[in-house]
Order: sequence, then structure tokens, then C-alpha cells
Amino acid sequence: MKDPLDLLDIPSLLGEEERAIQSTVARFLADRVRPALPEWYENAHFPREIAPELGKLGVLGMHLEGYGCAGTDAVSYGLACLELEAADSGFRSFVSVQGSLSMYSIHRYGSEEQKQEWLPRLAAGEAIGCFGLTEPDFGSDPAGMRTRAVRDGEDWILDGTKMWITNGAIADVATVWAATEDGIRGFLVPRGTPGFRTQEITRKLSLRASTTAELILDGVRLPASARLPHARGLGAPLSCLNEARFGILFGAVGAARDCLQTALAYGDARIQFDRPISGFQLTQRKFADMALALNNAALLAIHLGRLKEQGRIRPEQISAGKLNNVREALAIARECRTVLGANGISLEYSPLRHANNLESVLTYEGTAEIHTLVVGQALTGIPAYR
Ligand code: TGC
Ligand code: FAD
Repeated sequence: MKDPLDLLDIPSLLGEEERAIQSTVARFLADRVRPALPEWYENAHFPREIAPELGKLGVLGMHLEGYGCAGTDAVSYGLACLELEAADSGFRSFVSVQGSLSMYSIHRYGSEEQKQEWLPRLAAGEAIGCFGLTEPDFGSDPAGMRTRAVRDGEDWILDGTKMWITNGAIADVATVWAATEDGIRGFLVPRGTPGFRTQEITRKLSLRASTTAELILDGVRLPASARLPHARGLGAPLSCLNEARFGILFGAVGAARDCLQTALAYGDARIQFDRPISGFQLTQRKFADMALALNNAALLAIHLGRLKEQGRIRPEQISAGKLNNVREALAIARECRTVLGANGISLEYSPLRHANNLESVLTYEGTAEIHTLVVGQALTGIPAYR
């Protein structure tokens, strides 16, 4: 199938090892994930048993060093996200939450004991992690969170509710952010802790091949050793978001590429008025505009990846990348759907599934409006959130 990223020869910007990682991930998805995707999506099912296979593939926490993690460069991690999301945003989401939110929070802010206990199992996919920041009444504005952690002797008691938590119902360990009298702190809450329960969120029209839950903490007693000792203030969870948002800005390119590839193939095969619909100028205009937007998004992703590898990427640059690439990917997915006509609304084809998924991607990890304001603040020096 034609690769629309060949238009600007995007692969020539990648090293040999990066390309090898990308094609290994793509092959795994073609064998193990793509054939069953329509069924999983239709049945709102995430195949939990695939986690150890993703661990073996090396994509869980792949950009982290040590503790069973692969320690790859940023672009390699991005390319894995790109291929995962070309299959389905739900799989990129699983890998983002496991590696960039759960594992990263432990890797960066955890004690040595916490790292030894959790990271090797999470990297292998033998354990699953989740990250609870959002609450029913505090999404874009996590600083207002109501979840509280109060000291009782050496222990901590946690009360509160977290909402829309990816992997929440299947997680063995939850990174939970809570307000204390010294500001926001992070805690590791293992599944089965008394007072801690999860409730699957059903009836989703987006990210159906992904599991999302509410976390309920009712007088959860944790030992002092459950607190992430190096996490202080809202900056700690926000720094984890930078990692996941970086994966998303690559992932969005993958979803868009898959849509455009599907539309190009369909346009060749579908005959109307005695000729392939890709021979019509109006269709070619759609293809050309989408290919430009897609290649630009890929260039932006790789540029930001190189900045990250040099250790000089800034949060507002990640916001700019997430804002642009998700917005463009959603527009491409919708436009590709039109090329497929009525077939475009069927699960037999990927564009509408991607478009529905991208509605979540546009919202989670900071909404498009929040990232607009982050860029606005970088340009003007004036924060306009409140
Ligand atoms: P503000 O006063 O600006 O900042 C508080 C402290 O945090 C620091 N900071 C950052 N640090 C690292 N990275 C960033 N991106 C940071 N942004 C801010 C800041 O320097 C400050 O540090 P200090 O030391 O001075 O205390 O905070 P604010 O309350 O005004 O909020 C700013 C705002 C709106 C940008 C922030 O709250 C925000 O990003 N809101 C969006 C929330 C969000 O993205 N939630 C995502 C939840 S997780 C999720 O969606 C997972 S989906 C997973 C999947 O399935 O893929
Ligand atoms: P709100 O914050 O209520 O925003 C509603 C609307 O108001 C948006 O359009 C928003 O942009 C706009 N708005 C808000 N404030 C402003 C402002 N200052 N200026 C202009 N416009 C504004 N969270 C987690 O912690 N962990 C997870 O694993 C996780 N997984 C998720 C999975 C899915 C499928 C989804 C859909 C969400 C997930 N989330 C997760 C939650 C996600 O991060 C939040 O939905 C997101 O941060 C937005 O919060 P909200 O939904 O409460 O919307």
C-alpha cells in the first residue's frame, strides 16, 4: 500500500535502528492486533492478555533506563507510538499510560524499593499500571483536586474519586495524585488495598478497544513507603504528562497515515462515472491537502523528538506538537471518511474508528483549548487559564 509519508521522504530522516524498531512494532501489530481490532472495538474489549506480548516486544517503558526497560532514544519511542496508533489509539493509549505515566512516575519520583518492586514487572507486562489525576469535578484544572491524603501516625489515609482513568479497572498498581497539607503528592496504591475499588466506564463511543474506569478511594490506608518520595507539587504529575503527550504527537501521525493509506487504496479501487474516484480533481485535492498536513505533522514530530533527545525540549513545544498533530489527524480522519462514501461508516474500514478515537485524544492529556493557552502563554507571557 502507498505510504503517503514518502512524499517528503520522511523515512530518510530516521536512523537504521529507528527504522528497525518501527518495522518490528508494525509487524507485531499486523500479526497480533490488526486482524481482531474491529471485533475488539465493536465489543468494547481490550485484550489484557496482550500486555506480556507488548512487554516482550520491548515497548513498555521503552524510553526509560534500567529495571528491564529498553532505554531507546525519543524518536524510537515516538515511532513505536506512531505504529501503535496506526493500528488503534487504544493500543497507543495502553502503552502511553503504562510507560509514560505509570512507569515514568515511579522511575522519576519513586524510591529504589518502589522501582525494584514495580518497574521490571511493568516493563514485562506482567503487571499493569494506571495514573489517576483527573477527577469528576477537576479535569483541565487538576490543581483544584479534592482527593485528600492525611497523615495518621506513620500511615496515610486517602479519600477521593478519580475519573476517566485508562487501565484503571485492570491495573495492579495505581499512581494516585492527592492533596496534602504540604501540597500535591503521589501515592502508589496496589490493587486489593482495602477501601480502594474501581468501576469500569461503559457506553463509550470512542477508544472502545481501551479500558477506562473510575477509581474510588474510601479511607484507603497506606504505609509511608507508598508515597512517591521525590514528587512535590503539581509540577510532578504535569512532568509525567509531558512524556505521554510526546508519544501522542507521534501517535496522531500514525492514525492519520492509516486513514490516508486506506482512502488512497479505496480511491484506486472504487469506480464511479466509469473511472476510479481518485482520478477526480476534487478527490486529488483532498489527497494532496491531507498528504501535506500529514508530512508536516511527521516533520514536526521528528523535530521535537530530536530536541527531546538533546534534552532541550520545552513543555510548550510539546503542547504545540500535540495541538497541531491531533487536530490535523482528526481533520484527516474525517476527510478520509468522506472519500469512502457509505463504506466509510463501516467498521470494515479504519477512518471513522480513528476519528472517533481521536475525539478522546483531542481531549485527554490536556484539551486542545488548554494546549492553545499553553502556547498563548509562551508567546505573550500571560497565563489565561483563570
Ligand atoms: P501552573 O501554576 O502553571 O503550574 C504548576 C506547577 O507545574 C509546573 N508545570 C509543569 N511542569 C512540567 N511540565 C509541564 N507541562 C508543566 N506545566 C506546569 C509549573 O512550572 C508549576 O511549577 P511550580 O514549581 O512553580 O509549582 O498550573 P495551573 O494550575 O495554572 O495549570 C496549568 C495547566 C492548565 C497548563 C495544567 O493544569 C494542565 O496541563 N492541565 C491539563 C490537565 C491534563 O492534561 N490532564 C491529563 C490527565 S492524564 C490523561 O489524560 C491520560 S490519558 C492517557 C491515555 O490514555 O493516553
Ligand atoms: P473539562 O476540563 O471540564 O473541559 C470541558 C471543556 O472546557 C473543554 O473543551 C476544555 O478545553 C474547556 N476548558 C476548560 N478550561 C478552560 C479554559 N481555562 N479556557 C478555555 N477552555 C477551557 N485522566 C487521567 O488522569 N488519567 C487517565 O488515564 C485518563 N484517561 C482518559 C481516557 C479517556 C478515554 C478520556 C476521554 C479521558 C481520560 N482522562 C484521563 C481524562 C482527561 O485528561 C480529561 O478528560 C481532560 O483533562 C479534560 O478534562 P474534562 O474532561 O474534565 O474537561
